[in-house]
Amino acid sequence: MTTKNRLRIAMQKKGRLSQECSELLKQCGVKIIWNDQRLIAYSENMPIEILRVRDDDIPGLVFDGVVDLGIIGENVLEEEELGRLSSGEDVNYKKLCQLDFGGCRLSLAIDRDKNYSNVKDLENAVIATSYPNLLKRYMKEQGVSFKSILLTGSVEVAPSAGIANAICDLVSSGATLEANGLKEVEAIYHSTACVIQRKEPLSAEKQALVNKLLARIRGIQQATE
Ligand code: PRT
Ligand code: ZN
Repeated sequence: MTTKNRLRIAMQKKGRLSQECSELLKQCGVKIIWNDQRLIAYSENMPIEILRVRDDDIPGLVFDGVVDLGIIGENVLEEEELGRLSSGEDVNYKKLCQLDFGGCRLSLAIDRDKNYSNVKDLENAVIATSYPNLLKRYMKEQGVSFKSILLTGSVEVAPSAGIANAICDLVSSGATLEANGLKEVEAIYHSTACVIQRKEPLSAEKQALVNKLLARIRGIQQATE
């Protein structure tokens, strides 16, 4: 089987989505020979190869047609899409299905002791975030001016460090906000992991394999509902 004929799937190498992605593939009957040192892992029973990368790279790999499928958090997907659109680039992909893992929300949070009634209270605030495009879209919809500071990590310490008045970060249990003396004031985006496919048509064989995987994923998700 040549590389060209194998369905290429991108998933997160190391992080919150990796284990559940490999579990999902296993449940779909895809047997993979994992090797931590390698970027690409191969299936031993299906014409599939897995590209293991940072989650931030997955949307672009699908948009650019480098891989056929990607498993990615909608937050990262939509942030990348908005970024490309704002720089005048085309964005092409199909969302095949949402998954029942990776659930989180992107929220605005402020110092726990500050008063807050609504988002207008953040007029002219400095907001630290790793998601400037999703934040910008939300604040535009709300008609609130603000300044964003891009931080790719440790966003939750920005207010106590005096860098920002508020943050816009992912939340699941809320424990991280709590531990940093912050309170969640608005959830601006809800996300789960999802499967996306590149827009250009696949060969009939590859598309048939995608359809088979998708049917299995749907079956697995219904069984766990
Ligand atoms: O190295 P790489 O770039 O691949 O990984 P990463 O560090 O960028 O991402 P990772 O592994 O942290 O998260 C991958 C994806 O998991 C995210 O893009 C989301 O789609 C999803 N996800 C679900 C989360 C969370 N829940 C989550 N809670 N991603 C991050 N968090 C972080 C959040 O940023 C904050 O620091 O967890 C903290 C908050 O958690 P709670 O439970 O304390 O509220
Ligand atoms: Zn990342």
